[in-house]
Amino acid sequence: MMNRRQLLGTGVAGATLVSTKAWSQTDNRSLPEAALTDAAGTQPPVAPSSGPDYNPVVTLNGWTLPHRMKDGVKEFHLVAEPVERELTEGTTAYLWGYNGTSIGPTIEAVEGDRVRIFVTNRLPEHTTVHWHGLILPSGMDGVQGLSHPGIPPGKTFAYEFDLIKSGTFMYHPHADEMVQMAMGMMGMFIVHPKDPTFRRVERDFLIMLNAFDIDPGTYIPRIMEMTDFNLWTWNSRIFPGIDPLVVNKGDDVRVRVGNLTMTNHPIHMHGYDFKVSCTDGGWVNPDVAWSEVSIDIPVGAMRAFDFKAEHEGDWAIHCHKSHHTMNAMGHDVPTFIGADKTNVTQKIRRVQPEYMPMGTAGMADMGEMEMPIPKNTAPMMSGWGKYGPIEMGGMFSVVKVRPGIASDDYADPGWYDNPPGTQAAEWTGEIPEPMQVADATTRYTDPPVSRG
Ligand SMILES: [Cu+2]
Repeated sequence: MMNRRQLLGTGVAGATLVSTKAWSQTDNRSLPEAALTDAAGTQPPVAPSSGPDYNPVVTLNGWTLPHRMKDGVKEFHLVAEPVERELTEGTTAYLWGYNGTSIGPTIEAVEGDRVRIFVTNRLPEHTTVHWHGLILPSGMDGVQGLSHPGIPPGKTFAYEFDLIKSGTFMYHPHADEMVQMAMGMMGMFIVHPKDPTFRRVERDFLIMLNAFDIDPGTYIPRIMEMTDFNLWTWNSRIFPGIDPLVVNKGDDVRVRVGNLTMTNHPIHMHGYDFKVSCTDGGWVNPDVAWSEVSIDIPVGAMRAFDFKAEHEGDWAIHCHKSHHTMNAMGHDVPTFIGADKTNVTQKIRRVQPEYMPMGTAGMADMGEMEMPIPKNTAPMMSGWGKYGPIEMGGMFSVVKVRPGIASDDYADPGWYDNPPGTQAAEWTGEIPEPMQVADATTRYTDPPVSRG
């Protein structure tokens, strides 16, 4: 029998051996075709094609990676590569991602599945994939140098393991991690319960929190940034480029939020209270889940929350750090609220006649003005609703709850028509005098002090 060196000497046969060698953990291999897209719209959910039934997830402005069955193993093919990602209309970033997009496609499988995930590296440096939260063999954990050698540029590695628990997990490189994650390399990994009735919901949305530092007018993230990011993204999109969460009234809804930024994000949803149902550690027992209206997502963690969509309307969902619902800002803009800029405006207009003073009454004028800004830069506050500028950016979207939406319909139903008598409006009647409270010395007397 020839040894490897002898085979290599035979040319074609050697090449075959080398490519076979790389897949030595599995037999009779051919690489599954790598699916690819550069679309930034929300792709419809992918119903299960084999095995137990499950309700597929919907990745906002993202998609689910197709798989094939081979000898009872679910095979996926991730390709790590440079991508162009539209962050919102008119603003594009040059990032690194998987299969054409950042974030990468969502991997969906079922508890009890064995998965084989081929990872091809088309980056200019080595990479790995760490499967965040999954319980698996140490050698499959994807830590460069610790679990296995990095995947060199041009090579493909195979990861293979059993999915022993259901839940919400993430994937990202664990090689030159600061750079590769700052460039947008991350995705979500959903393992559905083997029992199709366990914690089942009708709408199941995925949001990955990520962040970039891209100078206005430029395309490539500054990778050395530690805290001062200027683009706060969901699935590598900024509002108004983030699709709404479209929900049929009465549905049981789950929102799963992963955080691979370098700060925490209190995600707040209007119109509802909800219960935390899952972390990346596992399911939360419903008997001990408590109600919240904001859920803090720690760094390197996932939280899912569930609610019953009983309240029709357009409900904001956003990070509650107000700077995270703004797009790229000049952080050195001073505060002018209350300042009288009349004199300085006259002086500046002598050299720049079109100069407009901003910010003396707050910053809301930023929301509706078409300010001259550099090319490829989203306005700081943006998005228009039915009643005017929404004055948001970054980590913001809308949960749109309507009756009669078909189970497979995620199309934007437009703006909500508030029923008559249920919307705040200008008061045109008599305005009563503000009531005086009693002064401190008499506040708690009984009977109340009457003020003449
Ligand atoms: Cu935030």
